Amino acid sequence: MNTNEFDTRMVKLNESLKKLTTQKNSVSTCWDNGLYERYTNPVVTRNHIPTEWRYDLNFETNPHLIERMGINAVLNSGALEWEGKHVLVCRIEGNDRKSFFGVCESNNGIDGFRFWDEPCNIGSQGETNVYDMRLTRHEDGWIYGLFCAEYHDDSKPHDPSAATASCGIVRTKDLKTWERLPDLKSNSSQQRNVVLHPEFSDGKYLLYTRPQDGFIDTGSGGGISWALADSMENPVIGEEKVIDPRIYHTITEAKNGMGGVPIKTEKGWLHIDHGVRNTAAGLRYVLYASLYDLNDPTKMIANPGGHLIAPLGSERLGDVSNVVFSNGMIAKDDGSLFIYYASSDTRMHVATTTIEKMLDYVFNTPADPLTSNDCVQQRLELIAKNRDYVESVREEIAEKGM
Ligand code: M1P
Repeated sequence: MNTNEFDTRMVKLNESLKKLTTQKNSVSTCWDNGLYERYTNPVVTRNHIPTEWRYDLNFETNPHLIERMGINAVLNSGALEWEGKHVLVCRIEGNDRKSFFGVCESNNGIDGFRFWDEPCNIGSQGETNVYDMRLTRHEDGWIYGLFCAEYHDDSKPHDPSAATASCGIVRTKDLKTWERLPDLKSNSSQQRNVVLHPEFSDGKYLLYTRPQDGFIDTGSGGGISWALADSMENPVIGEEKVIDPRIYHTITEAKNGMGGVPIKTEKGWLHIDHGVRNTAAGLRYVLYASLYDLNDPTKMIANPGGHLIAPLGSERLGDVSNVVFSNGMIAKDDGSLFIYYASSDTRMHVATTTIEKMLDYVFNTPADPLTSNDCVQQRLELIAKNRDYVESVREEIAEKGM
């Protein structure tokens, strides 16, 4: 490649990135459930990563303009409204399988996401990998980022896949300078999907945890739990109490995990968490909603049956297929809600709705009655109710010609 060809290729690379970051997104016409909109394009992909994070741009040292440090995927992202913008702290996975975090922002939250100049430099506690940051704007004045920090399990020196997961913690005031705090100390051997509640509970930090013994097995019972810590500088929790257990033959049978930081609404704390079940094709991850008491955020008060978002169409394919995973949402002052989710551990999407619709959904969708017979009774009830209603307005419908 001569310098002219090099320059032409460089222009082409920059143009494709510009095209991607200026491309308009639109509501998908392939989806309509009255509750939330899906969008035609993912909001962030590996192709959104700036050229200078991937290429050596110097002709002398990279005469073929080869991608030196490729990016495999952009997935599970924390979310925050920041200075009027939608900001995602993305899990960016390099071709080397290690993840790191990078901040991108958009004006409207559905398109135009652009990465800030450099990835987040969060320091290390000696872990091998980090991923899935949840961002909590805490009432103590800090923004905390809680993420999974994964270490090799040195008690099994001959097993290169033996890992222990713990909860890593950083805090910041500007999303640029990150102070690394000690990992959370808990009695569980594995800890993923830990989320910090934004308000104090009796003067303590309330953490949602997911104690686990192995990658899938959550031990006897298990599920999303909670515990208190006196401080985040020396984060130690004692007993973890289950608030959302995994249940046989439901969407949470194999495991569940907390999603983004719960959203405070006038009727309760809104959660969008993930549930996992096993299938012949492997694990299937879906998202489900629930509501917790405003005065006691550890008490579930509404739990509509089934999933809220399941992988659909091309979302079903990727590095880890049949997965949707969310660890960030943004609720705006106008009542709109942006649910950011990754599909198949590969790229980021958004679903939009409103708090009003979500409250209607959580309160008026029947809970899972746990058996086929009870499910069909639920549906028969709905059909009978509709039949009665249609009968009662038959004349009106005829007049309208419906
Ligand atoms: O591959 C699906 C997800 O698996 C893990 O989530 P969980 O611990 O709840 O099973 C995480 O590795 C997550 O990043 C990943 O998306």
